Amino acid sequence: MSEHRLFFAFWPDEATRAALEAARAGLFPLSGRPVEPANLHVTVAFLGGVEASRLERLAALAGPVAPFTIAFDRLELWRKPKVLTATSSQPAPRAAAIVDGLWQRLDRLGFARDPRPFVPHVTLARDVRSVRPGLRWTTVAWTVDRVCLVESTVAEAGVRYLPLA
Ligand code: 3AM
Repeated sequence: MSEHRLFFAFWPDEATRAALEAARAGLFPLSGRPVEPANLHVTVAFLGGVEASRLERLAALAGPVAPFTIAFDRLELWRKPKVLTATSSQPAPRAAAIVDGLWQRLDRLGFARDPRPFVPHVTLARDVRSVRPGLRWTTVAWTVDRVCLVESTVAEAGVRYLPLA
């Protein structure tokens, strides 16, 4: 029985990825481990280990959405998971509606939603315990136009996220 570790995500286009990288470069040196540039994303729904036979049905839930923009305009250090994140000071009702709609369909497929409220964020670095005061973050405007199904794989070089659909 083969399992895939899966999640749904907003996946950046190359321009957005480059903007995230450039904004993050202004934060170095950081105390933690920067997320691989190719792995930067917004998690929409985490599924965990899923049997291969279910991939097709899940992939059918990914796809285009009417475009909207989230301005990632602030930095937050989340102390418990020790992650440095880019978040938005504005509510993101469109993103929340997508997450709710997706979970309604996932619920019917037997997946259980994380009870924590959805906060759109980009994890920039892990194992961060503190940040220098006065760190400046440049706002990244991210236009979302699709939801991707992503597989988390582990290779010698570390964790790698691969969009499947
Ligand atoms: O987007 P971020 O970095 O917040 O932390 C993991 C990452 O989130 C999260 O799924 C994203 C892609 O790996 N994740 C990992 N295990 C998880 C779990 N058991 C989890 N989220 C919820 N429950």
